[in-house]
Amino acid sequence: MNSKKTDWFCDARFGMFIHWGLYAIPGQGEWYMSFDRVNAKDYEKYFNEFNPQEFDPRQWAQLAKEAGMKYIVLTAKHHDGFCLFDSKYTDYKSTNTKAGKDFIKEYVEAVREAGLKVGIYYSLLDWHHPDYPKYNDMFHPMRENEAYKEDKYDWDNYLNYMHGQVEELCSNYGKLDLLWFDFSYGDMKGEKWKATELMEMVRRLQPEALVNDRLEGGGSSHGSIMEGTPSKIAGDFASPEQCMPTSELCNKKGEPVVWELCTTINDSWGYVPSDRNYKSAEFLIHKLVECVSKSGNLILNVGPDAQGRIPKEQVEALRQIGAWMKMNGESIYGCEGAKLPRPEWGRYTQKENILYAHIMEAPIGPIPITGVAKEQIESIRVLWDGSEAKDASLALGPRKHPETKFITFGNNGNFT
Ligand code: JFZ
Repeated sequence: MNSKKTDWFCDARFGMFIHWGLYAIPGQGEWYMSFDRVNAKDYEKYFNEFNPQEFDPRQWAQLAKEAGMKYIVLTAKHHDGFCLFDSKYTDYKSTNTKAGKDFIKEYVEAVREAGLKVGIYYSLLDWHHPDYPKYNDMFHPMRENEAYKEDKYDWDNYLNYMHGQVEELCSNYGKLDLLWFDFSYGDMKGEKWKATELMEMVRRLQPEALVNDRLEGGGSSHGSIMEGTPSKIAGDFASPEQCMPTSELCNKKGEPVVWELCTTINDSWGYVPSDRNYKSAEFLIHKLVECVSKSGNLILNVGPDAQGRIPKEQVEALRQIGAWMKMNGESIYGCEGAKLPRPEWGRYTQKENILYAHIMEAPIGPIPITGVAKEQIESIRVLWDGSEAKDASLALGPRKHPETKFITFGNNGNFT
């Protein structure tokens, strides 16, 4: 078997996204500055206030582990431009706040120590940098403010800044497993970012690190990773956002594309205490299974508060997912979609000659193992206790209402 640099990522299947920065203080999400048209000077009041007392990346990493997640990605700089790391290119960084800490340094150390893969998110947009265009930029907080209409920007200066910071992140924090750039839009994409140069630097400094597809794409669009011949800046995986692919993602040649769906537990990335619209743990488990049944990953987000605490509802959801993963993780890690039509009662995932049947909507009566000939089945077992089942219906046992249950199948791995 040829080993690929994406192997660990595809085996992992489940990761933690962390959106954390100054925006945790107003608690209205990481787009607050843009939504409320807050100018950079006014927003700096949060910089003066920022002083997290409960920041404990070991606890974050422990929670991710408990949830069965295998990697973490933290926002080193989001669109607001505030840096959680010590950058020589700016004063707008956490080491200059009351906290006086390089949070990225402590984070990468804690994540590695926990045995998890470590990823860094870096925003291409920057609403604080003086050379990032304001007026008429579709997302900038000052996009409609006439006062900025005649401003001149030294774009190359911004690019040097941005490239310089990426270089720092790739040089000062040891081996990174993943870099998550965010995002391209309108004509702000590809070479506008000097993306080829940027990517060459990343590949040189962090040859093993995976890079997402957003130097060209932006959540709903994927750039050339979806072409048969991806460009040099296409990245290593597609990053659909808050939108589940309808099937396994393939490029125009029909070859599978590595992908990772990013989503939130409530409706927000950054800390928003008023957002009570929480997804249930059961729902999230189903979505994780769905990703794997389509040969993709799920990166699930938490938004710590200004003190650094992950909201208790999010902790609770992750713990419940973790309890399920403890019993059923085998049907997730290293698995991919089965080349079988989706069964009515749930989803299939597969690892070599084992087919995992995730029963999400129990039928009345026996469970039809659709797509598989009876003669091919070697044994049917309940995943969490290994007990044998004569047929799939027996494995279910009595039930009150639909639950997620799992049956494994041993056969030659070829169900067609
Ligand atoms: C981006 C960020 O803007 C957001 O704050 C969060 O970090 C998320 C993970 O990534 O969200 C996007 C990016 C692109 C689009 C929409 C949301 N888009 O192109 O429609």
